[in-house]
Amino acid sequence: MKARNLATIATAAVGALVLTTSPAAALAYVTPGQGLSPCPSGSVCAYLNYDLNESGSNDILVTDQSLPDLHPYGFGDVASSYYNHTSHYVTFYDHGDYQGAEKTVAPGAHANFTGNWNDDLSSLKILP
Ligand SMILES: [Ca+2]
Repeated sequence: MKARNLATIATAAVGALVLTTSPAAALAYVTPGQGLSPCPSGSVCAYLNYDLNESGSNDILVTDQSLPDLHPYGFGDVASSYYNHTSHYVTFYDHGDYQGAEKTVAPGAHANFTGNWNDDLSSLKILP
């Protein structure tokens, strides 16, 4: 085989590798549950009700990526508690597109959205 053809094949192989590995796999979904366990390591979770759905299994939004709009997941302006199960700080926003009031929480934090924050979360950003 000629060297030129080998180079073409190598270039094509590199191109295919890039296609299969980029963009990075992202994951966001809604699952029923309650407590810490439905929120896997590396994810931020928003719970429909207070105390991580302590009153009974209900919807949890699970994401390992920043989300500029929670409404498409049925989770706009409804979250009442959260669990940041990432190793990063996370900023919550009361409007879409990372706008409006902000609340930044530490890695591992879990708590209720109290006061004006209850049923207000609309976007969230996982910080670098
Ligand atoms: Ca909102």
